[in-house]
Amino acid sequence: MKDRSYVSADAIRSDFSAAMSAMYRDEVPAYGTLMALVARVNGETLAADPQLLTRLEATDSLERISEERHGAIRLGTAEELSMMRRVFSVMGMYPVGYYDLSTAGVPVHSTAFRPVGDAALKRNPFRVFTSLLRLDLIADEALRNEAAEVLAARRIFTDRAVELVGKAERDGGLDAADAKAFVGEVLETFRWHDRAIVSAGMYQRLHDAHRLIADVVSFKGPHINHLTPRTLDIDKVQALMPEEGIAPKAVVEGPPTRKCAILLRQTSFKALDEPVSFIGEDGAWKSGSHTARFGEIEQRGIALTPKGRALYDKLLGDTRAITRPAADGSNAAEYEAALARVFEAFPDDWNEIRKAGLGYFAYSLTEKGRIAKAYGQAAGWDIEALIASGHVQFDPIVYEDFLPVSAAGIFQSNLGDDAAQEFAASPNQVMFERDLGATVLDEFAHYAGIEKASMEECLGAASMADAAE
Ligand code: OOG
Ligand code: NI
Repeated sequence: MKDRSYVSADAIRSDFSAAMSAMYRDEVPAYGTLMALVARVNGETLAADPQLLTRLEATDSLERISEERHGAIRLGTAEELSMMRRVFSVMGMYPVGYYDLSTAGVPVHSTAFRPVGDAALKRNPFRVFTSLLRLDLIADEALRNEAAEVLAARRIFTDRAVELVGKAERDGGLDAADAKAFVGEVLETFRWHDRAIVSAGMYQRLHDAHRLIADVVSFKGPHINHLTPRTLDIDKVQALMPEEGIAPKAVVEGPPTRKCAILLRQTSFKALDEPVSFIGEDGAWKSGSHTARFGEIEQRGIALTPKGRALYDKLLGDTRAITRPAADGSNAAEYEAALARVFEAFPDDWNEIRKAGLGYFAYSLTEKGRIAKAYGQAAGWDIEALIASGHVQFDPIVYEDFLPVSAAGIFQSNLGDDAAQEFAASPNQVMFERDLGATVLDEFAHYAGIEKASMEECLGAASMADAAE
């Protein structure tokens, strides 16, 4: 039985995300500037749109509106990944989705550790996009072996963190003192280390193979490489970044600006060149620099069904066949225009999206529906009839996951603007799940389940009313 003195996983996750945010603002001052800009724009957006304010008041906790929604790390080995799964599990974060980024020229595959379920997401939605380096995609065998050797020797978790994870697993939770210690110990894994664990020569060779490999292999641990607050107006923040002295990436990733927001739109400021030092041959430290850390913002819309996602993927592909966004931003306007034009084929009305089976919706009883239920009257069994008669309403279910093409765009723009490298597409979810030590949750099945449950609740209410007649 669960001891009542244990701190909830949701509370541990909240403390952890707050601690991470404070650490990252401290480590990367430009990120603090971005946070302040996001808070300002969110405030202005809410002031200008009382309807949005009312809607958010009903569904979100307003004081947390500008807080982080996600962060990202890159791991080097299967052992690191499976231990990370156990760490996140203590915070109520579970692997959802499999993302193969090899197709987009990035030698990793990934999942997102996130809270699952409405109550947990509302309490604190923080998630971590977690990538595992794929050394199997590195052609140079000698370099591959050397990198594997460096990775095998490092320890990214403190002994105490490992101990506390074991304790949480054994006892089914952590008490207040242990939870506090856990957050502090786990934070260490995500900390920036400006002293590399390789020589400048080795760094260069790793870097030449792929910049991402240098980022993963050369350091003591998987430093958090970005955090991402939620914005209510991504286009505005993107436009205002330069005024604040931060350089945005060329274009916003994902769908264009629309009335009915779909999936996920994200953008970031470009990764900073930061001073680091490498192990010198003579034992002295040799100074150099490394580019990896940045700040990102996101705006989420409705979760799409496989049919809706296929349409999204097709339209994105069609756009990119017309024009690909250049890293230097020179054709950004052209790309945005093409994106908007091509996406006219995607319905921009909630009921049309719903009727076409493109998105997932949560159904609920209206005031009229609740009264009808109380008096034992109902329109019948059919959800469409109940909607038409005004007994049932529907709201879009928010997409809580990620998009591989967008993720690749974020990776690329923050690994430097040089031409992307080609890798043969080789999704390997079986290998990923073996390394993870668990299967990942299928996000489509998850959203479908939420939709189905909401529908059944409405229909159940209706049938109960029928029975009472
Ligand atoms: C992860 C990039 C993916 C997102 O928001 O799509 C990501 C990384 O750069 O490690 O965070
Ligand atoms: Ni991100």
